[in-house]
Amino acid sequence: MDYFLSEEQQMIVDIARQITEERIIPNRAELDEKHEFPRDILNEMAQADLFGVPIPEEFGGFGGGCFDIVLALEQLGRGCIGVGTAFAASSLGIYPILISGSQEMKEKYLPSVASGEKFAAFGLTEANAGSDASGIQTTAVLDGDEWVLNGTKQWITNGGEAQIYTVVAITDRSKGPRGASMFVVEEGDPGFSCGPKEKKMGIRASSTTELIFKDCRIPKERLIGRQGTGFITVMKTLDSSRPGIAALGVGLAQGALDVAARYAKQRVQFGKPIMAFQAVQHMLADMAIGTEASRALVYQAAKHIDAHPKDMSKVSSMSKIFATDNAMKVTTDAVQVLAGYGYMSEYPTEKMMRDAKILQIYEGTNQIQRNVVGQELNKEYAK
Ligand code: COS
Repeated sequence: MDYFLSEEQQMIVDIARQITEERIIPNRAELDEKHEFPRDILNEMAQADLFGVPIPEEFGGFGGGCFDIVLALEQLGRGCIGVGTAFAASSLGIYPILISGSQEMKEKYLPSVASGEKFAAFGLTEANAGSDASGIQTTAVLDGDEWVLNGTKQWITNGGEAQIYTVVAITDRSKGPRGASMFVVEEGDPGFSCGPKEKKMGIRASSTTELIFKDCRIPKERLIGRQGTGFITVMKTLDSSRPGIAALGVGLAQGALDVAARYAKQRVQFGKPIMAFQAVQHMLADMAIGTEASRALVYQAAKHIDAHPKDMSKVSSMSKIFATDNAMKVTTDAVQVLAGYGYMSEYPTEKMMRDAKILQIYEGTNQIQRNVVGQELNKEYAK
């Protein structure tokens, strides 16, 4: 379908597609097998200015919005959502600075992320605070001119690979969610370290580690925005970034459909290509319908967010639920179309199916997203 992209938007698609075709697809199986961080590919994305897409021009970026980043992530997702996740997590890591940081903080951190010289990461989740994000235990206490952080973040994407970490910690436990604040922690800060890389079912090209703070001392200027606004910044950050996860789902589903449809054209059983059988055609038709519907919803949600940044929660969650549930279904069906071959790692579908699962879990489970949509409906229909 024609989505009538502008020249600049088409340029983002073309650049991301070229990197996907030439660098990601040929290397994705090896990156997955070796659990290898795709530093060279990310450097090429940096040279192509993709890291600057969501960053304003005054800080060295492209000045794009949610829709522009969605376009890039869809293309990367078609190749490998492990690579796409490493890229997306750097944007996620700088959203708190973009949303709530001071001018000085933006000048200090955004240009090096826009150029891809530095990667960023976002530290929220803890062992006992996943869906219940306000239940975090990590603390930050002001001691003279320094904040002292203690606690451990879990499953942090780009852990050990990023140089800039935006981290949420409790500064006043008596105030509940209003007692959380966000900070920038830099690689090499005293008392800060990352745990070993986790072993994962999928997205193995991306790095996932703990962030460990043991009397980690950072200058007091590293507080993002005002004290006590950390939870709201976290919520706005996730509202902004979830359409990007949805876009990875659109790309992944498209990639799986492409593999399944091409296979169905060349695989002969009972004397005919299996595409000739209605049972297979109907599966492919449903895969195509779900993926096009996801794309339309994700694009429209992203455009809505760019136009109405104060009204993003519901559409953001809707897009994530629909596109990532579709990606899980489509990748599972792609394995089914390829059947025995689909289950073997010789074909990309088994990796796609393994990868798809995380999309329904990270950046807020799809069950939590349904809660968000439900609560918004509850408010709307009270009017
Ligand atoms: N935008 C702005 N403010 C928001 C908000 C949003 N999307 N969602 C909540 N808030 C505000 C509320 O208005 C409330 O403010 P007040 O203190 O002024 O009343 C405050 O934040 C607390 O909100 P709430 O009571 O709804 O918080 P809960 O503890 O019930 O948590 C959910 C709400 C479940 C939505 C939240 O914890 C969540 O998003 N969890 C999933 C976390 C997640 O995505 N983890 C993945 C980690 S990144 S890989």
